[in-house]
Amino acid sequence: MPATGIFLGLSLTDRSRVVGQGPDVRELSQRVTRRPPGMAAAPTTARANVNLALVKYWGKRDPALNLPAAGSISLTLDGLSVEASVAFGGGEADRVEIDGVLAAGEEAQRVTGFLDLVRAEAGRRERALVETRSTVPRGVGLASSAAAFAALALAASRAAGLALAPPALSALARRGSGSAARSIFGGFVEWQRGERFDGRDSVAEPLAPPDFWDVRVVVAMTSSAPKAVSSRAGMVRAATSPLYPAWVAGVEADLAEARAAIRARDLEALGLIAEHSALTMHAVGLAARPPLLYWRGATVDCLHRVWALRAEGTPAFATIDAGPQVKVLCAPADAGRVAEALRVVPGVERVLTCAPGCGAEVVA
Ligand code: 2P0
Repeated sequence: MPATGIFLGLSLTDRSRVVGQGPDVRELSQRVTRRPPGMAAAPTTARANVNLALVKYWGKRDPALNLPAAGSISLTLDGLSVEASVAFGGGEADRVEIDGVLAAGEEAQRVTGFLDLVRAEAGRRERALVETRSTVPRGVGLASSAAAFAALALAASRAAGLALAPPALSALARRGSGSAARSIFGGFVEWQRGERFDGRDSVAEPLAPPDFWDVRVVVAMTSSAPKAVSSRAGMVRAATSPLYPAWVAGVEADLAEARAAIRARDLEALGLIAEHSALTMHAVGLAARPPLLYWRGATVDCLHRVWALRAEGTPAFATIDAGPQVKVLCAPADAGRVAEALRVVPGVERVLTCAPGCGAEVVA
């Protein structure tokens, strides 16, 4: 898939739509010096956090370009991150190490295909040495691919001598994994569906920085087994569901409600729309052919526990991604109570709590 112009076509200097960003993203816009071709380059290392979708991305209008059928809104989470180091030069082929293990097959191909986009954009041919290290606990069900491709987009583009502005970086990250488009930014983020066939307008943008609103996400892990159906395959299956058109048609209204709730720092409004978005997404799967259900028994029990907490007066709201874990949005003061309530649900293996996190940044 030719990439020329998709990333650089976006203005490198127009940051008028990027508001409230910290030094990490501001730094992304600075130009870097390109090394002479053939010279062994020092690795560039970047870090990005995972993000949690509050209005879900579930379905594509173009699978090759990872263009979503609808927009989505997320919160970037602190402390669950992936660091990627990239160096171009030397070698016959790309070498990809993920958490110390040499990647092979489809996994390696996905990274090489992504690096090809960066090479095409930078006009370079050298192979790359890539190392990624994840602080996301294994099996946590918090899509580490979002953090991985956001970190990789930043590290690889920098290592190749490109200085992409945040929107262009988001478009690049999207090509690796759709949700990675959002992990370029910190805090609350919206990823636009876009209208163009080339995807140039399907990029994420920050809605509010991490310190705009201090909330917590409590994650209840109900299984550490790898999921049977990937998100990618799940989205293909979702499109067979008779409920799919209604899901896509409803997202615009969900986005408007979520945006307004974030602006007003209204936890109940945001929580209710996040819960609705997640449950509708999973309802689509139930009606697909063949059916798709990511939940375990403990997933359902956690949902009931969250609803019981609410009935008892604790504002807590559940969301579930393409896996059996339950993520609960609540106020910082309630996070301890929510974590304790979920910890004792039979089948819950582990509970962790996250605050809003920052966007992708170069760390070395
Ligand atoms: C999301 N998920 O909005 C939704 C909700 C999972 C459930 O984005 O095929 O790994 O690489 O674009 O981004 C996970 O899907 O899929 C995801 P690809 P991705 O967070």
